[in-house]
Amino acid sequence: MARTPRSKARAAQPAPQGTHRGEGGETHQVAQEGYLTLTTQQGTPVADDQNTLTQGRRGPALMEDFHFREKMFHFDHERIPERVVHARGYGAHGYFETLTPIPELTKADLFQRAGEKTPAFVRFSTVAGNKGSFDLARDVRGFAVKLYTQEGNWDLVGNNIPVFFIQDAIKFPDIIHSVKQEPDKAFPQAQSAHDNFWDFISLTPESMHMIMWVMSDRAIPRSFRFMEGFGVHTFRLVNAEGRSRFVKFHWKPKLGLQSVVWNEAVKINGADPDFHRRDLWNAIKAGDFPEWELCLQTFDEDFAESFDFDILDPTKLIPEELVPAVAVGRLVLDRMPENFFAETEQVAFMTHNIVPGIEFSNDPLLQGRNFSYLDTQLKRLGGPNFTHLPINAPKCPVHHFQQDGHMAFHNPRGRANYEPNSWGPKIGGPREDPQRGFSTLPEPADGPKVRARPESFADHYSQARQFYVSQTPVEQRHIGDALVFELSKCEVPAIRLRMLAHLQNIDDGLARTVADGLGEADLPPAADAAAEPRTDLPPSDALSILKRPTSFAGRKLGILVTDGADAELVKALEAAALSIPAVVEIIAPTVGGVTLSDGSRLVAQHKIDGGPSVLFDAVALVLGEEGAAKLLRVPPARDFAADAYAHYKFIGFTEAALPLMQKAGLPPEPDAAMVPLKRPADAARFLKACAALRFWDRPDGA
Ligand code: HDD
Repeated sequence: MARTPRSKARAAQPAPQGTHRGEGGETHQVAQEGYLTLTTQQGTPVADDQNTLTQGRRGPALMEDFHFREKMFHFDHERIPERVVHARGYGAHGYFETLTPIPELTKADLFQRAGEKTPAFVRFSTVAGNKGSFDLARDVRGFAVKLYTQEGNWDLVGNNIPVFFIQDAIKFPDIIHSVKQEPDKAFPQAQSAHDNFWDFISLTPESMHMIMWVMSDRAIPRSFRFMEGFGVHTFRLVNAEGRSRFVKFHWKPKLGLQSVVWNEAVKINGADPDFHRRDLWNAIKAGDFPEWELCLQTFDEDFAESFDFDILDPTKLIPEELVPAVAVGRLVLDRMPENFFAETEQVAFMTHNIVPGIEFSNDPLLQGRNFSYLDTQLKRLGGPNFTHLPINAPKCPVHHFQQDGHMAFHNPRGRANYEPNSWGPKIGGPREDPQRGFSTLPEPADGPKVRARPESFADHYSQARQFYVSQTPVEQRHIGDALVFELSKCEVPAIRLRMLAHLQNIDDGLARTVADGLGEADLPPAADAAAEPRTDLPPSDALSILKRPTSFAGRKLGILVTDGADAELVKALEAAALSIPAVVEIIAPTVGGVTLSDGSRLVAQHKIDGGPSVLFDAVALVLGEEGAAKLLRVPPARDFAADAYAHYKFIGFTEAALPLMQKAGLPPEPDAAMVPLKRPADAARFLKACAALRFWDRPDGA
């Protein structure tokens, strides 16, 4: 008799519980202890989950097999539409802690009491790529925060860049269509380096400031943990007396900012497409909870009137040198979801989720978003009751008369489902509360109905230039390289020329560099500007990443070892990293590990080709004599050293590693970031040096 697949499968698996039929048709009773009984969705116990019900062993399947049909039906409906933007994301739970109460600024309940913790859920994302795309795309990162306050959910749906591509929400479908895969080809995936995107951008001067940010290192962050978040728009804070001030929200990472270099990003995407997810998961699981300060830039109407740009224009920022960003609280992420779908996929952020004490401004992008987010959740989550899902449900009391609909699982009891009613407090249901309730600031508005941009939105280049001149020379070089890379992927020369015309309104040197990189001898005339570009805006250090202090805390050291590697040195490196604290991972010729100089066994986390140096912030080559010789014949080992060098990383090395380094093309004379590890005591010195993160002075880096 032929063996059924089940009989093979069972040998390797724990015995399923329940009663099922053996090969000879006999009935076996298998171990039940410790297992729950498998059931259908209706709760009917399942006897056999391995075989479809058939008429005869080799006969047709039967329609009456309700278990098969239910299982397949549910599987067929497992997916929900992915988000039209920000499809690829990763979330975590945590809390917001108020450090400085600000009742004078806002009556928002969460800002009233020092030390109070408000539960939070945060989802980070890329924008353009599909759900299964890679993490290190050159792209904006979403930074969406849901705060479950005692007066309702407040969603601050921000990005890691403080400005946006467009000024009016009506252009959102266009910018997104242009950046996503081209509709006929269905590629490129998760990349802005194609004609459609740059065609749209080159025809949309208002995007130039954002383009400077997106071509900068901000768009290839090292980790979600090392990036800033911004609410982007100007909002309003309103206090108990009804006085209002404008506000911009900033999240500042405690571990500082860090990005990868482009050549590294390209390689990370191949080596570990889940690089950012894994980083967040590992950090939180290890108890190294990422943290951000919430900082507010607040200002009044007088400042708004006197500022060079319109505070309602989302393509502009307010330099922190003009209005400081003051910390009022901290956000800590300390728990990963238990189920990705239930939490991260189903979380529904909506810009219109605000609470008493926080209000919108008339920023036209924000106003348009307030329509789009509700609409999109209906499509994604399939009905109006998505607020009943645990991840979206407020954690404060909820009382209303909204009822029924798909999947309504909190249903009001009793007779009253309308108000006003005369049924009295017991059964009549909730009532309005003019004191506590959200009441909109009575901001006067007047004027004819028009479709027109305000004149005050017309300057598209001055802040783009301000961003560029605020960068260090290394960062400026990266912007130039990124533009050359992206525009080189455009097949239509006219698009490249239009971009060069815009760049001339931003910075002559940048325009020239990009033209050279594209092989364009002649620069086209500068683009017509709706408002004369200004060259007098002072550099703002807060706009640069590399002008900030650096640290190795929360970073990762990769130690490449072979048999015979110095055991004391490995231990010393691990101890020095732990004291920062930073993480260490071991890379070896096989994942089984190596035998160290003292005869002890060291297990590896990575086989050499699965743990390339792009996955680490610094590397140490701790090789033993014999093992080192073998590594010379392993190409990934050479890449390990060559890439670490080309990506400006700090490299610690033992003498036995010198031949490998030479073969990898590293200079024979070590530079200041190539640190000899002669004895265990050198470990601490090396880790201290690693705090600089990169050694940009290397002449021939990537
Ligand atoms: Fe948006 C998702 C951030 C402009 C329409 N947006 C979405 C997410 C983030 C942002 C972080 C992912 C939320 C999550 O993790 O679930 N979006 C922004 C920022 C913008 C912005 C910072 C400009 C300042 N967005 C914007 C405009 C529109 C949208 C102008 C439409 C008028 N955004 C959406 C959306 C999405 C979305 C279609 C897709 C999935 C979702 O909402 O939940 O409604």
